[in-house]
Amino acid sequence: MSMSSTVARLDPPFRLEGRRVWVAGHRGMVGAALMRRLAAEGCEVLTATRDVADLRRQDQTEGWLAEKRPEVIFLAAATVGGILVNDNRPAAFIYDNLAIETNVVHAAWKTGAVKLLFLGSSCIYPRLAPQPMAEDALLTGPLEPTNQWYAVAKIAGLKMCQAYRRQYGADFIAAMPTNLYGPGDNFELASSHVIPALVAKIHRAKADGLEAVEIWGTGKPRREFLYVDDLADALIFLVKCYSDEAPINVGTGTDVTIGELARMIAEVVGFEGGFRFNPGRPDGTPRKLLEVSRLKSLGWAPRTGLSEGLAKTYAWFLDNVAEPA
Ligand code: GFB
Repeated sequence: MSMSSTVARLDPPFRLEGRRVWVAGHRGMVGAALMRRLAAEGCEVLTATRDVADLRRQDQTEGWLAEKRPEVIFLAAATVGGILVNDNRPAAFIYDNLAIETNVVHAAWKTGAVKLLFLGSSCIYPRLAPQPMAEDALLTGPLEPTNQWYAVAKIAGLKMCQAYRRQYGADFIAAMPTNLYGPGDNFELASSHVIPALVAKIHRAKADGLEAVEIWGTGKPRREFLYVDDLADALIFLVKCYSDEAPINVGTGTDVTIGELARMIAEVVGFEGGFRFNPGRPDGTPRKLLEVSRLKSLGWAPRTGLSEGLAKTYAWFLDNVAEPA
């Protein structure tokens, strides 16, 4: 796959207005942000809870899609989590994600969906890919071992979209978001990503008057973070403006170290203690920063800076997750 850093914008844009749109995974952090953002698009939004259609089951997925026949699909249903749960539950991460993707993409084609957006992840790129990571770094080297199961499933998902486009002319696209955070995130320490984990840990440390908070690993890995409502905006933009078999990166173009992130969260929470780094826990990929010139060339940019996004996330945590003081 050869790729330039600019990309043709769909003209005229694909219209969402008046369409039947399915958000698969509407209860997840990304799906819920898509639901908020789609409210302004004048479309009919469909959802299916797991008891109605478990997307890991082919018969249930095909049955539901044959009945509802959405025209547009945002495939945001996935089994996701942070570095520890990826490492501890490899079978769930590869099986659930492969099953969801193959069932939904195939049934979407069979039932005549005119547009599908598949969500991948920046961990599809090789562990030591040149930084920032461009779309054509895909499959050029070995994956990060802690999340290889999830990464392989996500690579298969984007390849499904390419294959159905090549063989059947289906307008299925794949977006690769960087690390996400925001309202609706999972704050359980055993399965969460770093931002909700540090928000929960630093909040608790402040409440308990602790002197220090444990940070997994060395604090030196670098990560790029995108606020989930900015992601939802980008995904709707891409459905309207993008139609290509190459995946497209969605990120901010800037990154911070985990140590810097911890200090920023401490500032938002008002914690004045210190940090204790625990190198007994894995660092994971040393750096994950996406190259976003293709998305930028289409005319999209994020709005929410990291400090602002962290403040909004902490406010959501206080309202929805934290126990009253
Ligand atoms: O967010 P995180 O779990 O995901 O961890 P990855 C990012 C970094 O934060 C790692 C460190 O270097 C962690 O060691 N960290 C420090 C912590 N303290 C904590 C903590 O208390 N909890 C957590 N979770 N991390 C995941 C992948 O990788 O990112 C997934 O495993 C997916 O497949 C996702 O791609 C976006 O960025 O390392």
